[in-house]
This record gives sequence, C-alpha cells and structure tokens, in this order.
Amino acid sequence: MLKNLSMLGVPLDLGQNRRGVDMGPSAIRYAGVLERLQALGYQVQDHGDLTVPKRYDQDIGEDLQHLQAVVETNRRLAKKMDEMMSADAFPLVFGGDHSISIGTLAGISQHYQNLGVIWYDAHGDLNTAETSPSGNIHGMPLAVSLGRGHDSLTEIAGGLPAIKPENVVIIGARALDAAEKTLIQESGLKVFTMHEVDRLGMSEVMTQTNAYLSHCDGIHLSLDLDGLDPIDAPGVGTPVVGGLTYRESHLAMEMLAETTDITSCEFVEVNPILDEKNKTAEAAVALIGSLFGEKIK
Ligand code: Z70
Ligand code: MN
Ligand code: MN
Ligand code: MN
Repeated sequence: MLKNLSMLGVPLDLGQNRRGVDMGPSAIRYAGVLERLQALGYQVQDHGDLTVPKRYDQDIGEDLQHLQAVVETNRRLAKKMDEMMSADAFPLVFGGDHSISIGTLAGISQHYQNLGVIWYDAHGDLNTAETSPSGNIHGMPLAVSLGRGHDSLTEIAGGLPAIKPENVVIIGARALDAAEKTLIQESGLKVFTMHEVDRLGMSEVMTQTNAYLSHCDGIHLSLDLDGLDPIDAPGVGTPVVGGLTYRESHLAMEMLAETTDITSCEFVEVNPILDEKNKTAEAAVALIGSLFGEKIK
C-alpha cells in the first residue's frame, strides 16, 4: 500500500433524510484517525472537508431528492479524487452519506481499466429513481456507478460507467429492495449476504473476495458503517439488525491488509447525532487501523 495518504471529508447529508451525517468527518477526526495512521508510519495529507451545499427546503424533489446539490457535490468530489490520484496518494474519504460514492468512484475509475469495488453494506444501494422506495440518492450510488440512473448522476463519471458488474463484491447485505434483487440476478453481481457470511464465515468470504477481484488493477473499499450490526455501530441513519460484528469486520480489514491491494477507500454514513458516545466513529477508526496494517501483536 502507498505510504502517502490523502484524507478528505465530504460532509454531505442530502442523499438521505436524517440530520447529522454531515458531522461524520468531524466525528471520525475526533476519534483520532490522523494520529492512528501516523503511528503506523503513513504520511498523511489532510485535505480538510469538501465544501458542500447546506440543506435547504426548496427543490427537494420526490424521486431524486436534492438532485442538483448531490450532482454538484459529486462533480467536485470526482475532480478532487482525480487530483489526489494524480499526485500518487492513496485516497481515504470520510462521509457524509453514501451518495458520495458517485463522486469518489467517478474520479478514481478514470485511473483504472478494471477497478474492483468491495461494497460493505447492509444495503445494495442499487436503486434508481424508478425503483427507489424513498427517493434518497444514498440508496442509488452503486447503480449509478454501474451506469444506471438519472443522466445527471451517471454523467459524472464522464460517459462510461465507472465500474463493471463483474468487478463488484457486496458484503453484509440484509436489506435489499425487490428491484435490487432483480438487478443482482440480471447483472450477476457477486453478493455475500448475511446468509453467505454465516455459512462460510468471514475468513472464507474474504478469501473468495480476494480471488474474485484478483484480475482488477485497483480495488476500492466502500464501507457503509451500517454494514456492521447496530450493536457495534449504532450511529447510522438506517440501522438493520443481524449485521456484521465488530470482530468480523476487523478480520475483514486485516485480511484485506494482508492479501488484497486496496487502492482507495471511503467510510460513510457515520451519524454522531444518532450515536452512543462516538462509538461508531471509533469503530470506523479502529477498522481503518486494521485496514492500514495495525496488528494486535
Ligand atoms: C433503501 C432505499 C440505504 C443506506 C439506507 C435504503 C438505502 N434501499 N442506504 N442506508 N446507506 O431507500 O433505497
Ligand atoms: Mn450504503
Ligand atoms: Mn447502508
Ligand atoms: Mn443509511
């Protein structure tokens, strides 16, 4: 892994309805992410937080809430990612809600032929305006990155889809909408739902994930904290019971550190307002430690 890291917060909360996820980057910084990475020997450049539009009451929209603000933010984010990549730094991004993946993937994917994506999440985030039960764009970023969705969202990646379905692995899914299940069937996306995690164990899931993405020339980890069980990560907008434990998640990060060449990552959906004493941000920072090579002994 590159020893130069570029850290960026994206305090966007307009991809969903719960207030507070805009404070995610602050909570993660407060939990000591910089010190943790420096202690591991990384050179970290903190790019601060991207300026994002404030929540406002006009033009919320129904099918695609806050579309223009989400589009504008992700366009700028994509450009920023591109700059970090061009400077040969490993991009480490903090959300904000998961709609920011539209921008991170749009920017990062310009630097790879076959970008792999590990989507660690309770949800599929595979909706479009037509299928979404909520109109929340944070339920759509994986679909958008695969080239499905409103033109103003898919165009952020510059015309071609940012990623290919055969380069995606979803881990931890347990709340998929009907249309998301159909899309998974049709596009052949690799999904380790909680069923597979329970049957195989996380160790085998990560071994298979590594093999499945071995042809990729870069691998992005998109970790939604709601992939974890709400007992371990209560500070998220859409908690779903029966999730990945703190221990399983650490094992996953440790195995990525050992065997999989992760080339960029983001930690999203930390909502300190809904949290218990910054537990979720602290979990995120602990997982970042493991992902970047921290060992117990
Ligand atoms: C639902 C939707 C979602 C995150 C919730 C929920 C999507 N499938 N994503 N929390 N991170 O509204 O599309
Ligand atoms: Mn998500
Ligand atoms: Mn989620
Ligand atoms: Mn959520």
